[in-house]
Amino acid sequence: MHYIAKYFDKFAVTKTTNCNDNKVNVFLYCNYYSFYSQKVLMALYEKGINFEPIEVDITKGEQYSSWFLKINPRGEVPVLKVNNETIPDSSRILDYLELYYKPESPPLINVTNDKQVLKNINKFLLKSGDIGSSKYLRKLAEENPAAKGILLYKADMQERKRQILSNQDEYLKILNAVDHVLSEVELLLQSQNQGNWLCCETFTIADINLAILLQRLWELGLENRFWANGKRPLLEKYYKCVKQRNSFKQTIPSLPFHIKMIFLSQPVRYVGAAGAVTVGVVALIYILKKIV
Ligand SMILES: N[C@@H](CCC(=O)N[C@@H](CS)C(=O)NCC(=O)O)C(=O)O
Repeated sequence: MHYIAKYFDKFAVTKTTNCNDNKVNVFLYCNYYSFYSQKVLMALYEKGINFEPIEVDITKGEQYSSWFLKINPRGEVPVLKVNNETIPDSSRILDYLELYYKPESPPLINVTNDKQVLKNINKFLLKSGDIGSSKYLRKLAEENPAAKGILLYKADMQERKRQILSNQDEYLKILNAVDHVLSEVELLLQSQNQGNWLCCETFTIADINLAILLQRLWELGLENRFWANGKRPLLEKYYKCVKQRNSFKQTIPSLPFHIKMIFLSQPVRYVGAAGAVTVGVVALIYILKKIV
């Protein structure tokens, strides 16, 4: 039995096939900048599922507030809520959406019977990590006896990740590993027919993972290292195509959204000052347009 099927059987998760689409009964606790949330958001858009995102501000530690720890004791987004069922972890959510929630919606994993294509899709379910403050997690562990074990475990993990990322050799090893994966991706793209996506003619979960990874690398300014200027021409073309996809545009925050988030993440007194400046700039543009 598929491992996720075992998980859902254990928690008696029911298959949802005929729910009323006008009434939203699917909620995603997420953060628009989180790698894992983005994967799930893009899958929901690809599948055309009607859902409501509930943003958890992980930059302000909202994932460790008691209301959220009750939903996910690991203090992580994304978490999917369907009716009264709560599903944490992006991989579990993606499997749930594929196998249990409206199985008639466009598949992202089970797109074919071709074993090689399925093998490639699974191979490119790329994973990534994140870092945070282990000191803060240890403090929270003391304040939240119910979640102490998991918070202490996360603090250890964060320390190990920080050690790796602050060591130049270790950091280079990670970049080399990404290089290796992207070389395999370039080879796979070479073997595809014109107009195909990464593994076949259908846009799959492997494409979602790759799209989100490429976007993250681009945001880090690493496109020159990995694909631009003829380094990996097929990957470069692929990234241009995937950015045109509606689900990608809906998932990745736009420039106005970035500006709004920067504005909202400032302390109140700065927001007041920034507001005044913004109003001033808008007024100035308006005046200049009138004059010119
Ligand atoms: N294995 C989890 C990882 C989720 C995860 O690490 N989420 C990050 C955001 S990308 C998070 O919530 N970090 C907050 C924290 O750990 O404090 C998944 O695949 O969903």
